[in-house]
Amino acid sequence: PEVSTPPSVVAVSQYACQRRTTTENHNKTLTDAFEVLAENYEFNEMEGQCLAFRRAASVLKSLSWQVRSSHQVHDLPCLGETMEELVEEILQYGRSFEVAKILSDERFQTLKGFTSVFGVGLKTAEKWYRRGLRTFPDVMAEPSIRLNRMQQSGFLHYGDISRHVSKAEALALGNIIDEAVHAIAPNGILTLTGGFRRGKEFGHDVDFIVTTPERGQEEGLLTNIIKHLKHQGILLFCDFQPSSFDLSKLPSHRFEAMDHFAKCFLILKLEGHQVEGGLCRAEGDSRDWRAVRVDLVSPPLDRFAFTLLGWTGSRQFERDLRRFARLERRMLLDNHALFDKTKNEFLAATSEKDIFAHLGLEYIEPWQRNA
Ligand code: DCP
Ligand code: MG
Repeated sequence: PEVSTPPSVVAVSQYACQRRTTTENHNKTLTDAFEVLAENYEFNEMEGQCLAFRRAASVLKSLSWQVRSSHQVHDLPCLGETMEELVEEILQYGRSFEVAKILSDERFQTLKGFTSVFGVGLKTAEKWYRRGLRTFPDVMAEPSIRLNRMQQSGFLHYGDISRHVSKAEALALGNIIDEAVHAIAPNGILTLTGGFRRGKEFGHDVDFIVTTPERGQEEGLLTNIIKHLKHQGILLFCDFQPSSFDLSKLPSHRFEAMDHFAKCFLILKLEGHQVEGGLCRAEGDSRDWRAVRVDLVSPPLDRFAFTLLGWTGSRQFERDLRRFARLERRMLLDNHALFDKTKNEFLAATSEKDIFAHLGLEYIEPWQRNA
């Protein structure tokens, strides 16, 4: 097809929270390549470069059109000259030499493999790599390695939890947890969040928020849900983190800092008959169940909107919401609260719309936050 005049790009903001990004990505070849480079910078602890490539990929994901010539990215925010050349190379040859080199690099492959295990972060993966370990059997056979409980479960259920979770499976888990919530607290509230709330068809886990109108009861609710699941015999792993929430604290500057609400990281046993259309399983796997990763977070009800906005993601959308608040509005936002530094006060919110309004942003629907 002929290369038509470049679509208008004047409206593209440098902030993901001022763009509408659906799950439909018209530039997947480009964004996949950018994300490999970003991940490789992450593995090499070059945070600035990593973020630059993540931002550029995010801008490309927001486009409602396919990039067909590198000139078309010239006026886009977050894409400099090097990135324009990279786009040019990929459009011309169908691949990037540098990306291909990274994908076949032993260190990259090993770190990618190790960090794909539940409970194994970059620091641990690097330690194992430096010791000369390259494969899972290498790790298992190394007598000096003491795996923690999370890592043990991560390896034990690796096949199941590295397989994607379908929307039908997420809905089935929603039913199971909803039943647990209401067996304990009749007026308890369960909300699906994370990637599935953004309309994704598949995820790596299922994220839920549970809360109750009774003040101060949310932590007890979570521990009781865990007991309930254990009693049902479907709790394969549980890491419960009690609340360390301090109402008076200012929102955190650090994005990667976890929020302070009570939460738990679970592995649950999901049975085939509970899922419409059946389970996602490996070919030849004849079990009628699979293990699935589930996260539950339990904020007090008056912080629900902040938690919902914070856990709906995407990560890039969240990063840019906070950056926008700080740089454009002199406000601090995190999963707990919004603080106005000019007025020196906290701004309350009962819905996500309230928070967007406080920030002077047009409301972006969850399915438009796939930045
Ligand atoms: N989140 C957060 N702080 C963390 C971890 C996550 O605020 N330390 C938020 C941002 C994420 C959301 O929670 O978008 C859910 O995290 P996931 O890692 O589950 O990401 P997604 O649900 O978006 O994608 P996936 O399909 O991989 O589960
Ligand atoms: Mg998720």
